[in-house]
Amino acid sequence: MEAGLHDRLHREPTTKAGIVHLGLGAFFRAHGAIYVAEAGGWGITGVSLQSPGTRDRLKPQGWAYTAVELGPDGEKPQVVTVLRDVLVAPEDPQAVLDAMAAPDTHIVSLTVTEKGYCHEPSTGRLNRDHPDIAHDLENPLPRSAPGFLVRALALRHAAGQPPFTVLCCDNLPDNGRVVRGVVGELARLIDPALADWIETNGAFPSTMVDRIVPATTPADLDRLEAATGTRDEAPVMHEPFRQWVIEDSFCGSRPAFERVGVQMVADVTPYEHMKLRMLNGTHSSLAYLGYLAGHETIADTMSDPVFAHFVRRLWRDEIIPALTPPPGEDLGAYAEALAARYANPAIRHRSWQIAMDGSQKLPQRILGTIAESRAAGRAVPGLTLAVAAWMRYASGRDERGAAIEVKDPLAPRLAALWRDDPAQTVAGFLAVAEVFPPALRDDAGFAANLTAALSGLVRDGARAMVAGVEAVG
Ligand code: CS2
Repeated sequence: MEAGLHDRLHREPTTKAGIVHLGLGAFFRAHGAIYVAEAGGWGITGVSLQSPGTRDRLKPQGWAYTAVELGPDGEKPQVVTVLRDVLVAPEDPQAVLDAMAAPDTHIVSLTVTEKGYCHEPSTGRLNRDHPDIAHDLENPLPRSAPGFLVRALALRHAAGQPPFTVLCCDNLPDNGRVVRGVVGELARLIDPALADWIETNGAFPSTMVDRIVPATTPADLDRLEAATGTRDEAPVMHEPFRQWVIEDSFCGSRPAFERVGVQMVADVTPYEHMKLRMLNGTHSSLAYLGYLAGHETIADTMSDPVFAHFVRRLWRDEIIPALTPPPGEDLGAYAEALAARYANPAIRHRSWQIAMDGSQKLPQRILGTIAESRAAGRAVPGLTLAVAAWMRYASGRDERGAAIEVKDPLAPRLAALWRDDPAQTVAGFLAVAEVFPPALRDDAGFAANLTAALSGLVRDGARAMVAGVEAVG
């Protein structure tokens, strides 16, 4: 059966990798990897920073896998053959460093999720108390993504090689600047001369990435096998839409991204803000409120008219007024396109999956809009309700008292903040400095609105509160 997938492959002549990618999850395999494959001439060495599962499933397939487009009018499978090798960092960190330090490597790209940068989400600074950072300061064989970047850059520096471009593909604001910051800080603690060299010669372009990629399920594998007659143990599922905006500031060569629809621009910031606040901000809002209301996926949540109305209201009244549109973008049209993407019934994107790691996501997705709007005197009742829903969710109990499996690096600390008195719960959460910026921590009006929203969630439930959001204040 595995031979079947091989047989369907039309391998490009074996190009050298050129790109090492840290964090070989479904998102990168359904987004960046496809653009690189289409651009041609480049291959990718994938690195799993945690577990061997993806490598073990891809290896018997010769690193090939199927990317399945889930459109309203059916499924379109495509075999992707851009991976040249997959390494598992904990098994052999030296092999990962060697690949990153190889003269043929020009780009190290990353999708390691928000928490993978070991930074403090509210400030963007390196978290020196992070156990992996403490480890990587002392050991030449690292564990963290910043550790791998710094140690590999050190090898290149020592060998007289130029640095690689660090291409961050995670949903962080100014993601290039954040990575430059954590890499610079860690490098300086290890070797100030190295930090100076990186500062002068390194490149950390910011990017905006977008494609909805729900987790692959066992049912997806069976359906794909029935449709194609070939068993693929590691396919990825994605929506038709995709967008990639990259700041065109590489320090070495790069694939011809502009030929395959990537927008190469001088300033990514307005695109990042638009996407993080309009897409990810409402994704998280729908995830917490929808989960509490008993909706399993984003599409299910959108099929509830109360939520479909709520999300449009969030865009129109709360998010768009705080945004500067990127050149040529119509934010109203962008919102309508998002509503259609969310409603795609072929995409079963679980609210639970999006709800993960809220402490790392809320600052750039929701809290920035809230802080700017409050400073400008604009009311944000819907986003305030979403933050209260996150608090309720993080308590670990749903509206029926059933346990929620909360995945978040701060999960135990957040759960312990829950009190019977909503005002006390809100005060406890607002004091979490990693999440809330000072402007919101010290904002008594915001605390009062959050308390009202949380009391309402406890008393009336999420759906009723979403229906009555105008009244939250
Ligand atoms: C989602 C994102 O899981 C999440 O938090 O909001 O993965 C989202 O699907 C992508 O950013 C879409 O580009």
